[in-house]
Amino acid sequence: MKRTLYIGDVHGCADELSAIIDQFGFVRGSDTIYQTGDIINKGPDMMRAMRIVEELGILTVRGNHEEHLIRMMETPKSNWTEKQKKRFKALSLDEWVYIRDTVKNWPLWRDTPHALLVHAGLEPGKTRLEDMSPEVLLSIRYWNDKPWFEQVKWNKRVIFGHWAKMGFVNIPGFIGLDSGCVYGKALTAWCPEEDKFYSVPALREYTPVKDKAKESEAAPCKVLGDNSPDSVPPKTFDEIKERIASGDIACKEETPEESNIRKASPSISAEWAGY
Ligand SMILES: [Mn+2]
Repeated sequence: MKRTLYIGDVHGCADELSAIIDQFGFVRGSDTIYQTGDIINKGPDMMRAMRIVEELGILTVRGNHEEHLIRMMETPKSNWTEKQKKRFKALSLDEWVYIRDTVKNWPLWRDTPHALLVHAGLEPGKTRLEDMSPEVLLSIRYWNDKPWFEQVKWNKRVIFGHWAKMGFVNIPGFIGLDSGCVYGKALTAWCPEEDKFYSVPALREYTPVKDKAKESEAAPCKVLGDNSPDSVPPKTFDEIKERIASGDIACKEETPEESNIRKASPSISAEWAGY
């Protein structure tokens, strides 16, 4: 029997990725593997994880971590933020070239036989994927203070990742596979033909759960399109979100669409404003 496996967010956890593929008993040329994106960053060995993707022909989608690097490559070096310079220093030449030549072709979603596959989720109130904002597809969690999947009806099951803090989700119509491997929890996968979940515990906690409040203290206050560059810099992630919601920090020439996203989900705007 040909089988299919959907694997959650890897974040460089190459050992756990190999282990879950072994546990599944992947048969080359017969089985198909999909993955929810965010193969890279945070974890121990993103290049090895990307090689596994390449060698086994794993069909993945683009995650917010991939997108940030792709956008950075399209930005002249002289315009890079401190955060981007730090990201660049952390990459080897191999990784940089692979992302430039291969990862940039990963799609934002895949309509697969058993499910729609997307990194973070779908934009409530929209019926066509083409009309949804890429930033939303790549980083939605809450929408008007409720989980996005409580506000979306889709004509087939939706499989997503990205929400490690929420963890494994299995409710009618939706499967969330990011169970926080890189944070020392587990890598999770689902096989529809067997209706079976696979799980591999993380070998260790590779990175602590992100403390956005602490991180934003060191973040530059002047972000792209900051409306009030002379104001007191925001100190916490919550403050950044509040100020984005209030319009104090916003994109210059914000479109009505962008303004809707900012109101419904300030964290999406915060992420794409450079935090
Ligand atoms: Mn993500």
